[in-house]
Amino acid sequence: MIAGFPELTAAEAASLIKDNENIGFGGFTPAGSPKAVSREIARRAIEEHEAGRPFSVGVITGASTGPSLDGVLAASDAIKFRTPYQSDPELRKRINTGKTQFFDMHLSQLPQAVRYGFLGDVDWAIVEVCDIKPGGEVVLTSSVGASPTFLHKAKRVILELNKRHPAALRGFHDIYEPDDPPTRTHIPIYHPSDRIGSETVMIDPAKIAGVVATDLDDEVSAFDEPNDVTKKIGENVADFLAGELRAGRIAPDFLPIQSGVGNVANAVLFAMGGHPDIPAFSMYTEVIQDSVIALMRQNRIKFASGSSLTISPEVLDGLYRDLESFRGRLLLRPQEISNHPEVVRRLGIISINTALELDLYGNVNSTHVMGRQMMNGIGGSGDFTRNAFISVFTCPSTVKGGKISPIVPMVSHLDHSEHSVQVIVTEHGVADLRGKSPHERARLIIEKCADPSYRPLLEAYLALGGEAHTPQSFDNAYALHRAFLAAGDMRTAVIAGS
Ligand code: 0RQ
Repeated sequence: MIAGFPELTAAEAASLIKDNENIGFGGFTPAGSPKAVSREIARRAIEEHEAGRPFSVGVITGASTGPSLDGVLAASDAIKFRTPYQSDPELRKRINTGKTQFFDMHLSQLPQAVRYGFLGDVDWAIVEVCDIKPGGEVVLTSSVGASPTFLHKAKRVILELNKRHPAALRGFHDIYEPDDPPTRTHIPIYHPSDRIGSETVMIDPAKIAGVVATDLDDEVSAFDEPNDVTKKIGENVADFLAGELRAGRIAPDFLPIQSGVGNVANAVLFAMGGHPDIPAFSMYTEVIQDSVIALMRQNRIKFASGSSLTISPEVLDGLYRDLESFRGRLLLRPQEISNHPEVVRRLGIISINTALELDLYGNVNSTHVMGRQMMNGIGGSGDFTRNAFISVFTCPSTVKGGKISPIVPMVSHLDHSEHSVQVIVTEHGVADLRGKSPHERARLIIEKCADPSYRPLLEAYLALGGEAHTPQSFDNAYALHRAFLAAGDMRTAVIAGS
């Protein structure tokens, strides 16, 4: 027994799950995602399939997970339905061949969609914790995600008690679930550091089927060192924001930053942290990554609020060694709150996310390669972009050795429209689209952000558009995409006049 609940092996816990059930897995990114029971569910799926029986489950998570969850479940064809975000190569393959049904949704909306019943029953919650009390009170680990909602809504609960995370994490979480309409009130966060909820989650003890003891690292990989392109993008973002500060459009103490995940996001944060004109700032974001911890140690970041500590095991070790020096400076919230549109708008957040593709008018595609292949999902980018004080999108001006220009005449899939996207940054420069008409936006994006090798093609497209508020040519809108699909290089595109 653990805290009065049955101790189970991961295999025993997995044996409780039935074909076709829906599971809400805790965690947010690989941080705090279950890693033991999911492996055994995958093993069971393989055995069931070998015995000629069907076995697959609906997988609802906070965001992406690690190889021991999405990776193994996808590889064993155990995922029937998946939402809201993923980044696993095996799972991506199955989504893009139609084997797994994937519903891509705003991360802030996931917990309420579960509570409203939009996603069906949640039969099980499987959640990682670092402490359990006999009455069913638990301390979560390196993330919050949608765990509180899964734990409340699920019919039954399996806990993974991971001793890799110290019980002293109690106090680093702020658990708050809004009431559902029509009785919902405002969310009383006025500063990134405001606490509004409890340190722990209370689970109905009658629902806890068992506890699995583990000792497993979060499967977060370290980021690449910034290269010349990501460094330049970072510098351009930092210079632009320093200019906004000088112009008095950003308050003297600065505004809270949301930053996406990945190598560009890491480079942007380092550039902001190193910029002489940018004061120490706060983060109100969803993912707290390695660079944030490094900048907190240098006192360049004063406070970080997020939904996960998506940091590599070495950096997490360092953080846990110095945990007390971070107490009161780091807060983990449910994704419903870290990404809440009301709070994003109130705090005046500066959002910085990465685009896969964007067009001459400022429409952004964050999710689909060539309009058809799902990359990861919209994640929290929409939650922040639509409500930001300033919304920034970054991308390199070319990818795949110059064969693809992420700047195209018309995006092949739309996630963030021109009405929400304010600033575009590549390694070449910054296009500030605020207050600009479509013609002006297109000229700025070509001149400041596009790679010189693609400017003639983009200018020719703009010239073809004729007299219009938004110049478009249906015959040529996808000329660059078609050229890539036909010849493997967008530069072979032919647009009359180029
Ligand atoms: O391919 O891996 O084969 O080299 O796409 O691109 O440059 O490594 O960028 O890792 O920052 O990811 C938009 C996917 C960018 C991510 C996206 C190819 C490129 C490379 C990856 P390779 P990079 P990143 C907070 C906010 C949506 C969710 C979000 C994302 C690979 O940022 O998922 O913002 N965003 N969440 O070569 C074909 C193009 C391409 C292209 C790039 N136009 N066509 N391939 N690539 N542009 C996080 C959460 O929500 C949890």
